[in-house]
Amino acid sequence: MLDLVTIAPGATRDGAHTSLGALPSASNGLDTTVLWIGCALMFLGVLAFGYLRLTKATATSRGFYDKSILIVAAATCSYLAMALGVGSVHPVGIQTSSDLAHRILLPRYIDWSVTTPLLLLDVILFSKPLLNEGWQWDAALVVVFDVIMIVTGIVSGSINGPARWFFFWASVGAYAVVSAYVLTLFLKAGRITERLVAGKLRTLTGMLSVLWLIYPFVFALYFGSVINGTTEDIAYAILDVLAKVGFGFVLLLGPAVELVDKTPSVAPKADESARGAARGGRVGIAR
Ligand code: RET
Repeated sequence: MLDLVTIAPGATRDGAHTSLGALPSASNGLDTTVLWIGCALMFLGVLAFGYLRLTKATATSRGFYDKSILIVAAATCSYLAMALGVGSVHPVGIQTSSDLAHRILLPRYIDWSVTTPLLLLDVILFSKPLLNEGWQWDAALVVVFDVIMIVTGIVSGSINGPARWFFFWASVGAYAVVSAYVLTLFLKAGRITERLVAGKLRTLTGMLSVLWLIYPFVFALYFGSVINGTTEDIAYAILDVLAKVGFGFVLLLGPAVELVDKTPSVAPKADESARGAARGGRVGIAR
């Protein structure tokens, strides 16, 4: 096995560093440009959502604006760090020279570990009229699975060899749980009596289901050496902007976000849902 420290700086086409930011970035120009564009778009998101918060937020809808701002602010920092070449590392266990071709950009995954739970909380709280007793437990579990998805993804990208694909499938398993929960909300959105809230919940959960599904494919194509690091960066940048800035606009524009709290619940009453649970039914999302 090669000693990582003996690998010459800039020896790889993707500019991975052997320690966090210790070596000058050797990324190609397009790579860095894409990351700077991502950073600028996320920052525009901060300004846009900040403006909407100042002009539109009410006491009950403020949380949605705050989360959207936090999400794009975290992404601005992560894209800035990546554009500056910070936190780009080689997977461990390099055995062949082709293993050197890959790198993992840690700021990206740190960003996802904070922002994907916030995005999930957005859809969960937006679906409040559907939720019955016990929803907090479900929400916590979904967030735990989401964090497991990202952490196993980091491990997968950080090791060469067959263990990579073990962790990849573990991550996909955790993703499947998250996705199943979001799809349930998508399918039940039509029950919500306020048309605007129902329609927006369907768009948000639909968007989330489709966009999030593409991430594992990009990951597998990159680590399977089908696409290079620049293509990977471009794909993630497009997805990230749609999943954060696009999603935020869909959520915050229009009156729906102010209506969620006033929309009557369609979940069974506490005693009904307890009887349902006793019969083996679920609590959490209205049956
Ligand atoms: C990884 C590793 C491989 C397996 C799976 C993954 C899923 C990633 C997802 C990321 C979503 C990111 C978002 C970012 C925000 O804008 C980690 C690539 C399943 C679903 C929405």
